[in-house]
Amino acid sequence: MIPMLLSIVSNYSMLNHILLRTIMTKIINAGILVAMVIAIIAFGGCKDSSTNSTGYQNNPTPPSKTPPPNTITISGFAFSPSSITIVKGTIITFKNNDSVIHTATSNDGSWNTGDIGSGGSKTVTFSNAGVFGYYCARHTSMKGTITVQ
Ligand SMILES: [Cu+2]
Repeated sequence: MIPMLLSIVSNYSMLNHILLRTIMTKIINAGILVAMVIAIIAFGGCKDSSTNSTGYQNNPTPPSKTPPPNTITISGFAFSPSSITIVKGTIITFKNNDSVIHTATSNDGSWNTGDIGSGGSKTVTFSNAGVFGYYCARHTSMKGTITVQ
């Protein structure tokens, strides 16, 4: 009777042990799953950040908010930049941010945007090399230089 009881207790203990191990395994597996989810959120969720695991940049530079160098902005009765160097074939956009009409007129008369209204823009293609001084035909104190290489 006693050995049988011991056997039952032993079996119960063993069963309990297996049950405990199963529960522990499940808890550990759940823990691994949680860790993986955290890892995915932490690392996978920010793939757009500046560097990846190899150290190379994914997105080298954010989009620039300043105008590209082939745009000349007219603002406050001034051309900006007032002096610019470009290569042959560049299309320059003159953008008028003032509330009055302006022009960009070449000193030698070789090109002229004509009137550019407030908020408007005109383009000029520079096909020939040279240094072109220009001014605003409506406000002759407004001056600029375009160097075409
Ligand atoms: Cu003007």
